[in-house]
Amino acid sequence: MKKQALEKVAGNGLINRRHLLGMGITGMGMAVSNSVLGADAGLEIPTWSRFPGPGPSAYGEPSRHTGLQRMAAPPNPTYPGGGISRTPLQHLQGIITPNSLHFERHHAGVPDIDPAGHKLVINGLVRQPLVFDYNDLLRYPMVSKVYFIECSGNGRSNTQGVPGGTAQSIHGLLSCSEWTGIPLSTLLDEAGVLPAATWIAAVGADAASMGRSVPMEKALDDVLVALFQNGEPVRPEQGYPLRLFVPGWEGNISVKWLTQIKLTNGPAQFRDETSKYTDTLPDRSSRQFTFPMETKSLITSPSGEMTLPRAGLYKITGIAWSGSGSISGVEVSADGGRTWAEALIESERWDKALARFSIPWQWDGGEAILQSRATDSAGNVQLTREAVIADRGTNAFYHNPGIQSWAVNSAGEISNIAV
Ligand SMILES: Nc1nc2c(c(=O)[nH]1)N[C@H]1C(S)=C(S)[C@@H](COP(=O)(O)O)O[C@H]1N2
Ligand SMILES: [Mo]
Repeated sequence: MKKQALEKVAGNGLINRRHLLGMGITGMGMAVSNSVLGADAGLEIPTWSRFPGPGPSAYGEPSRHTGLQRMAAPPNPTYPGGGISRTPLQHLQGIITPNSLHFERHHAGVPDIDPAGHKLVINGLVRQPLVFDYNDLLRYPMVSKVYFIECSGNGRSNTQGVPGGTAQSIHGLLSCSEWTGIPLSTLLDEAGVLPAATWIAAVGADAASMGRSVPMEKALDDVLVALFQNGEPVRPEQGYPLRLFVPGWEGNISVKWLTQIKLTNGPAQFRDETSKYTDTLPDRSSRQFTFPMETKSLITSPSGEMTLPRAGLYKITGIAWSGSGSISGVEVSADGGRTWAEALIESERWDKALARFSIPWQWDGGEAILQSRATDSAGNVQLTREAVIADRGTNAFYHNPGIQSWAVNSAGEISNIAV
């Protein structure tokens, strides 16, 4: 077998992305004797091939061997139904999050809504107030778009420099789905937007009555009233029977269990845009309406709490996203940011969706610091942790796009560190 020389493109073992093609089991430095089939090799027939299995089922489930789970924070008795669960980003591939593993953020739990009794009202500064039921909405033309959604509190421990954790525990308030729904502009046009209307106030039907204000320009641009998620009705956890979906903006503004849209001549100043979801600066003033999620990326493998079994060739892979456009490129460093190499973008480069990147890496068994840095189609480059802290301090709580650093020690153990 002819071995191709690996072209090093940055410090500490990063290899030209074109070598991803040659990374089969032999390239990975696996024990070749285990992987090469002898001419006379007979394959054992495993037990699962000897008997028929169970027949079809009404609603499928993942293999019991995968063990994928959301990670829920412990419940708080003073905050009934309030809580979060996080997506296992380090165990997923591609860019789509399975519905059962979509992250959750609820302020008063998941309401059990019968769509037959649910209404969506559009009122306020309109020519004609309207009320829709679920079946009315199903008759409208719909669009399908792949978009990420990220809670603006995601990655907070990274900004604060808390050591330890996994891709899931630090960055798992992030998911990406195909959302199908009615452009909000269609429904607003039907109600007739009066010239004085400059904002909308959206309210959910959960016990938190969570509300958020959206400027009219965005409301008429790419906002959806989403009814389907990856082809099936939006899950109860994601807002069944319908949610507002505001692409690229902080997750909180995508109001779930949507029941009212009131057109107004200014922001409503809801609790979740005054006391919460504002960014407190070191001088105690706060930024309000910091909507777009900034350009960000994350190496998902190898990542926190994984162990590299031996020195050799590895595939580094991860995800990148931006609330201001598509991902134009991702660079990877294995030496803590001294040198960088361009990764291969393996997914589509959709607007406000996750992108998947990979690059080969020759680990020599020594210490390394793995980082990734995304650039979006508007030219925004992902900020370092230092730059995030210089801009908003460490008490802002929301908006934490800083570069993630995974330290590799000589035993191959990987941990989250603040650089
Ligand atoms: N009505 C309502 N909408 C809501 C919330 C809520 O608690 N109630 N949580 C918000 C927050 S903070 C986020 S990050 C996203 C989370 O969406 P998901 O649970 O579908 O991931 O929904 C937002 N919309
Ligand atoms: Mo959130």
